[in-house]
Amino acid sequence: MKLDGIEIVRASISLRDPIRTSFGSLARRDLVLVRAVTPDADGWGECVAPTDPLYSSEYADAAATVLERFLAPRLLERGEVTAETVAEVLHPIRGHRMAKAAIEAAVLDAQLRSWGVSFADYLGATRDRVPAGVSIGIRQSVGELVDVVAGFLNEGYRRIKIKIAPGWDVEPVRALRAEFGDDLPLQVDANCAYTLADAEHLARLDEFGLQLLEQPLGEEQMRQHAELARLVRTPIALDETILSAESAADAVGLKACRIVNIKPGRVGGYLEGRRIHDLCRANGIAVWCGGMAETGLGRAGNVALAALPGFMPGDNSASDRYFEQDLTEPFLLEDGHLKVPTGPGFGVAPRREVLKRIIDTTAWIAA
Ligand code: OSB
Ligand code: MG
Repeated sequence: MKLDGIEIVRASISLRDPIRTSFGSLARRDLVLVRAVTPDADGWGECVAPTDPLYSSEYADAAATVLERFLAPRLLERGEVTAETVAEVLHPIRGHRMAKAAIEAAVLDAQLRSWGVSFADYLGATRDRVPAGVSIGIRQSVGELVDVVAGFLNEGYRRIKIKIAPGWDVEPVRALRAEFGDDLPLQVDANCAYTLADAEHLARLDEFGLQLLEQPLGEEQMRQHAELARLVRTPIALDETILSAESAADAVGLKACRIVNIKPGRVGGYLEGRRIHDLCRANGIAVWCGGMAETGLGRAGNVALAALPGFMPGDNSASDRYFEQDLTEPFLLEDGHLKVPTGPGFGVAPRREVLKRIIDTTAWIAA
């Protein structure tokens, strides 16, 4: 496929309700959108890098810069590209996986549109809808948290994940179990906030029958997660630590986790996410699709990925959990599920009138 050029669009969209994590509060998405223009079709990709480098080292301004200066020019230099070779072409550029994921997604969307094939069919997805979960931030009080969870359960969400941090862990979990019972599928996510020295404290979560404890320790603490996994009964899930299929293979070998959170942005793209799904499935490791409060653009790909057979219910919620008005046609919660898009490519695109309202700048890099 020939590329005529790549456009980098900057825009920003507020979250209706900021998501507070152990590292800070996510109140707004500074969007970096990539548009791949080809003779047959245009494709769009959303970069998930947040405003500040607090979740990982990546952040939106850096992603936009690396896309403009290094990734787009390198890809355009090739003349002919396929989505399947983007990662290899960009491999010499170190890191910046969220930026790489966005440009791969744009090329993939354009390619699939030119073929008239949906991303779900391309992947071999086996479901036409996926159960919706919700990831709930740290709240002012346990009482407020209970009210927020009750609201989401009433809407039909099938699985609850709460953010935890030292000082906000055992008590909120105890309160949710007391209020909603032992059958509520419940997970906790620490976003790296603990150390191995907290193992005894974290073992206090064992009595609550949690589905998983996500990323209790630091990003680079693969071995320490393996040690923690021997000291607590709650299954350990890894998010920040898993950056690629290679690190997923290391986690399997070291027994550092029983479950992997696949975020396509964090691992450099949907295609690497798919490889991690396959590797985990072959090794008896469960996976689910995480989120970074994507707009409908990123959400569409996530929902299709989550429709592969190895995925448990994930963090992807309906559009109205995040935004007043989504960039694309909204994803709706129907019977606790989100529909897998069926149109060509990701099956969604930015709505012109919404993009016009939230856009800041565009940069065009010609072939
Ligand atoms: O750790 O999964 C995380 C949001 C921003 C940064 C990190 C994380 C999250 C979420 C929200 O948990 C998931 C979502 O609703 O998209
Ligand atoms: Mg997480």
